[in-house]
Amino acid sequence: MQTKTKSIVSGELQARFAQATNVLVLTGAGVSAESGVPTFRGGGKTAVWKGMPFDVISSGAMVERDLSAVWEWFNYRRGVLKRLKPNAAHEAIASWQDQFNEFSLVTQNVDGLHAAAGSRDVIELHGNVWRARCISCQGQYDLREANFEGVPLCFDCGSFMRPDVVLFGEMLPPGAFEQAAGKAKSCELCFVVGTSAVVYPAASIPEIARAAGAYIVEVNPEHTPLSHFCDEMLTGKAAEILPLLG
Ligand code: BV8
Ligand code: ZN
Repeated sequence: MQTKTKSIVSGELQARFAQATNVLVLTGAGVSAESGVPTFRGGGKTAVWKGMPFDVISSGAMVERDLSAVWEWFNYRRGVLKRLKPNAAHEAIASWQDQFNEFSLVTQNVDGLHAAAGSRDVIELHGNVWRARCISCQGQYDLREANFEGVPLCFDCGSFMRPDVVLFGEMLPPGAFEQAAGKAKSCELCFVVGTSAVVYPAASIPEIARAAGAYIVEVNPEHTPLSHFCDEMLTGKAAEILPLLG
């Protein structure tokens, strides 16, 4: 007998999943929610830190105005993240990568939890909190073992470093969006998991996949601006739904 949750995955989706050769998954903050990572939006709320909406502190303008405040915000977030582990949604996605001839994982998340679950070649559209980048020579540094106070300086050129994360008003890493868009154009099945789908250009990935004829499946407890054009909406938590596939 099927459980109530199992029945939300349609027979059509199960068949497409079994036959697909080229699958793309786009994830957002919701995929990490059950690991304990707070989302930015959703449930009618917007994240706020020290009285500042997150899109003010996480902005290119704030890097110019107050880089040490930006570091404080990201140090706080790394402090939260270092105690957290991937959940069943990250694990399900990692297990899919060898199931299809072609598999692409595109994430807006900066938490590194997909890689921690074993996903390879993750296309990180918005960077990674575990890296710093020099604002002059663009050299990158791993922050996992780093210990510093204030604004860290580049070991090569001595300039200020910043979190290697794409903030509002900033360009994505060179080639990252183009690579993701190319994968979207060729996939047959596109999962859109745990994203409010309001931040561009990331939110255009499923639009590109749809325009190229892919079957679009959204996994989210809430509706989003993408919901109306999805072929299937799996309403619920990613860590409960994704393990039902495969
Ligand atoms: C750019 C990284 C070109 C750092 C982030 C109008 C005005 C001003 C700007 C714009 C505009 N229109 C477009 C723009 C551009 C702007 C943008 O899109 N703004 C929107 C919001 C209006 N985009 C940019 O600035 C981008 N760059 O366009 O460059 C350019 C540049 C300069 C000049 C000209 C052109 C760069 C965007 C990068 C933003 N970076 N953060 C950090 O982490 O601090 S944003 C932030 O949002 C997140 O990091 C994440 O990456 C991104 C998307 O969020 P989601 O992942 O979707 O998460 P969210 O919390 O929103 O939603 C969670 C979802 O999960 C909800 O739907 C919820 O229901 C669901 N959920 C909850 N629990 C679960 C669940 N789902 C499943 N299971 C669960 N258990
Ligand atoms: Zn440097």
